[in-house]
Amino acid sequence: MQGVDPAWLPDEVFRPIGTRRTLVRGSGPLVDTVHEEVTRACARFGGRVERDAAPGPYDLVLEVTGTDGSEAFTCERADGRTNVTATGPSGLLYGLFHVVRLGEDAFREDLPRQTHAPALALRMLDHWDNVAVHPVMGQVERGYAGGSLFWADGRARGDLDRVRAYARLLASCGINAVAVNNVNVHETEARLLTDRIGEVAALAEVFRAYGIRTHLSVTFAAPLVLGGMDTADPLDARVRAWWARATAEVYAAIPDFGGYVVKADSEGQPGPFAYGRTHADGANMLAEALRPYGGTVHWRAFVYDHRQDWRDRSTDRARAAYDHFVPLDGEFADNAVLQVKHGPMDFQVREPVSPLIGAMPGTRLAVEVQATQEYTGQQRHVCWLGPMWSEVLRFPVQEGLPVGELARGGLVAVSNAGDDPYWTGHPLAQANLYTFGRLAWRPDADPSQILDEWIRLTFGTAAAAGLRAILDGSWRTYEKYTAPLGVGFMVQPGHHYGPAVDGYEYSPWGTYHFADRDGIGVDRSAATGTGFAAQYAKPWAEVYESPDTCPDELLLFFHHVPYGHVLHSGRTVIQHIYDTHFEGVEEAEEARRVWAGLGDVVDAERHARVAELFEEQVRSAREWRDQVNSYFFRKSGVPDERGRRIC
Ligand code: GCW
Repeated sequence: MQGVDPAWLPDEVFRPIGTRRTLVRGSGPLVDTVHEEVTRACARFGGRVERDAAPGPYDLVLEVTGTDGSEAFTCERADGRTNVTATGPSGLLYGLFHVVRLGEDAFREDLPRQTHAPALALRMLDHWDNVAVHPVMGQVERGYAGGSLFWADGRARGDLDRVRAYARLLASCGINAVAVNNVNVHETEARLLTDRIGEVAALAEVFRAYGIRTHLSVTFAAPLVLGGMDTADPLDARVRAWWARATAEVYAAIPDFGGYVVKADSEGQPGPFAYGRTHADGANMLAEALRPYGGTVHWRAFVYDHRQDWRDRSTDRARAAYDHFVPLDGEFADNAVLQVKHGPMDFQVREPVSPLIGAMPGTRLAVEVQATQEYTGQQRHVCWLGPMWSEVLRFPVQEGLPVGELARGGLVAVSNAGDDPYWTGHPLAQANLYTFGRLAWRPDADPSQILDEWIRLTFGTAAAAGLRAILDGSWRTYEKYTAPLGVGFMVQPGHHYGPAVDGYEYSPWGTYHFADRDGIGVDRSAATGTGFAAQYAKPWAEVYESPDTCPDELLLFFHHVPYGHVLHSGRTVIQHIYDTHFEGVEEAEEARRVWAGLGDVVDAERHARVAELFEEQVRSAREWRDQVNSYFFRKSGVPDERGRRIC
């Protein structure tokens, strides 16, 4: 598409296929998509493609043998050609993109026979897109990539070419589900469920061609706000009948509709509490409506008191999801998925894994991460989240089982894409979208290999070393110059960009650091604190309980310690704060310098865009450094051991 960045699918990556002879065998819309992809590549590079012809002298045979829902494919080399076979059409699509990723290697005689299948059946992006521009949150809540890809001027975009290009990008990294509107469902968006379902159906049609099912965020109060009823009580037969009818109409419009996403009793959204019902009652009502059609309800576990008294030290937001949901284990329908944020707070740069994950063996659970960089630089800073997500997914939170295995309901990311020409605002933030898809396919994959893959596809080889240097450590760099040792927040209230150490300290949101002249951190131990640490299974409950065993990077999440407390690293907390903030800025400056040196190997426009963003990143990193260091110097009165300038 003209004017749109091809991201990790530039024409060039199709050359190895486009110069060869390919046979595509099988029928159905996804096979058509595969055929179109190869046809386009051949038109550009001079190769040939046949559809369903008899076996002949082909270099590549892409064949689907059945119509099942399997997403697996096998790739092998035999008799001088490469064969990709799948029993289901989506498997063939993923097989094609596998060959694209391999490039020339796909045609080597020593290509090993391999079968690939996704570890997680649901690999989903949630868009926090509003249909009507919201007076505070804009078109895309926490969006840093321009407007919405789906909605503009109060309705679905008429021209869906861009959505088609997006669907293609998503499929190529393995994503198979999308929720097209914000979980905060405002008045206009509520109607997507009923009289405006046609707009959702138009999007679903585009996504379908790339094996992606469409989901919708709905408001729990729909029977009130759309149905004119006087209650939304999930146990009321009339309410249930309303949802059954509404859902039947959704499926009439979108036969392969994925299901509903619900944020209930969370940050002001309506929910079952108003009727004295439980979250299982609420979720099961929707599950029942969706069941006849094979749909799923994604019920979010982000339920906490956002109007707490900051002077009340016994209330701990980190505890909330576990306290609310664990007692309901076993009560959720099997087509209800509890969608849990990966950490107990809210997408901070460093959090422990949520203790809820693995604590509900009788409940299907999906894990939610945030690709949109609300708290990680808002796509003005380079912050590749691959290592963070990988740490989360590999973390053995429950009886040695990693999060990636416990997330039986799937992996979900809040999307970072918008109508920005580079899709993600910061061109390098595309790496997060790509990495998410690949990790959802294989949660135990090595993120640095995924990064290399993204760099090679997107930029070729000339810029690879520089890009790797810039991206690989960028999450840790960001962590260094922002909130220290897992304590979180310290951001400007509302928009969450830039430093404000006490920005949320005297607020009702439950996000505090409790710094005083003697020390800092939140005591979440069972012995003397909020007891949050005891929500973990063994060994983590013990590990987190004591500052002696708690990992440094999470110390202030779990403990309130004096500034002179000595970390496992050998440094005091206060010296750690000073050192990391100086280091973080130096690393950001170094990344800027490396990028400047890539001017000859990256196209001029992209180079200029990133160079400009690096100016902002370095400015902002210095601001963080200076405010955080000064704040703690003034609180503690402890000078920097190395005598650097702190005011
Ligand atoms: O992180 C917070 C965001 C809200 C968001 C909420 C949520 C969609 O600041 O903007 O609302 O999380 O996850 O529901």
